[in-house]
Amino acid sequence: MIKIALGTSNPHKLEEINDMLKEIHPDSVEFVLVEGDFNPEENGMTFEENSYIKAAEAAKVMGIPALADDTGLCVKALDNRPGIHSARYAPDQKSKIAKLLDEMKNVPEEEREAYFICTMTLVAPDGKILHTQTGRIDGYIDTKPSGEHGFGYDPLFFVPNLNKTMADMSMKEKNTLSHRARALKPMVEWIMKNLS
Ligand code: ITT
Repeated sequence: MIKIALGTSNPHKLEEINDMLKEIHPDSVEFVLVEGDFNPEENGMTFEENSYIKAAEAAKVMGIPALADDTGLCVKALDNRPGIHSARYAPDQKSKIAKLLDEMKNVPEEEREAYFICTMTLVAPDGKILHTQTGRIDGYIDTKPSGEHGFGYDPLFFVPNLNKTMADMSMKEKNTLSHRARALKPMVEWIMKNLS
């Protein structure tokens, strides 16, 4: 079993990643959270840079390889905002949803395309990048929030194939198609091939 630190302060990410791991490669990798406060300054200009900042900090603190993801919601009608500023778009998740709905209030149905992007970086304790993977899912910004599952912007992210928002999906369902799943699966393959 390979032990890898997870550079995140978001418990939902750990929960999703552990759930996906059970499906892909049970007993292959153990993800552990960084001990103590974890709040590195995400001052990068790209998803890659911010995921590196988080993973490098976790690897340094824990002294083992570390993985982090940086995720954003990119909305076509808003010139791909909030994008890398998705975490800072508004002070809390409720106001993020309200602000996004407000910014989108005059945008017609067919122009509400958006995508989630998730970039994962795996970093060695000396700060060297071992591997990166990106996953993406396309959908639409709904006109009202729906669903109790997931987290973040999930209640507004409508997935046309399944005819529901990401928060209407169970975690299992989200994990079959999400941006995070599409980055994690090849990342775990790489880890199994190169670190075990
Ligand atoms: P860490 O940086 O500590 O990992 P975070 O929640 O700030 O935690 P991100 O910077 O990657 O993580 O997230 C940017 C924003 O996007 C933030 O508001 C999240 O709640 C939201 N988000 C991340 N993953 C998401 C997902 O799978 N579904 C919906 N929203 C998500």
